[in-house]
Amino acid sequence: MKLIFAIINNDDSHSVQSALTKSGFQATKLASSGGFLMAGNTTFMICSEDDKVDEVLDVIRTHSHKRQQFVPNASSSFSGGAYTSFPVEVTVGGATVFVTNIERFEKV
Ligand code: 2BA
Repeated sequence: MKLIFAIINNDDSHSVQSALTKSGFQATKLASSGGFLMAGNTTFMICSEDDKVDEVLDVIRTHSHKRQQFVPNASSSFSGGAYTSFPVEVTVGGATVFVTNIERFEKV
C-alpha cells in the first residue's frame, strides 16, 4: 500500500476532493502553507493500493492547474532616488506529489 501526499492550490482543492470521492478514493485534507510564498495550500493524504496509485495521480493531475503568481523580489535596486523591488513571476502547481510506502495499515 502507498500513502500519497499531494500539495494542491487552495483554488483546486474542492474539485480534487470531489473527484477523488467520486472515483472511490478516501482522502484526508490538511490545511498547509508553502514556505516560499507563505500562502495557504491544501495537502491531501490518500492511502491507496499499489496498483491504484496511477489512477489517483490521474485524478489529481486532471483537477490541479498551473498558475502564474507574482512574488516580491528579495533583491532591490536604487533607481530614480528610491529603492524599488521588482516582482518576480513564478509558476505554481499543478500538484506536488510524494508517494511513500506504508509499512502497516490498521483501523483499530
Ligand atoms: P511554496 O513553497 O509557497 O512555493 C510556491 C511556488 O513558488 C512553487 O510552486 C515554485 O514555483 C516557486 N518556488 C518555491 N520555492 C522556490 C525557490 N526557492 N526559488 C524559486 N521559486 C520557488 P510549486 O513548485 O508548484 O510548489 C507549490 C507548493 O508545493 C509549495 O509552495 C510547497 O508548499 C510545496 N512544495 C513544492 N515542492 C516541495 C518540496 N520539495 N518539499 C515540500 N513541499 C514542496
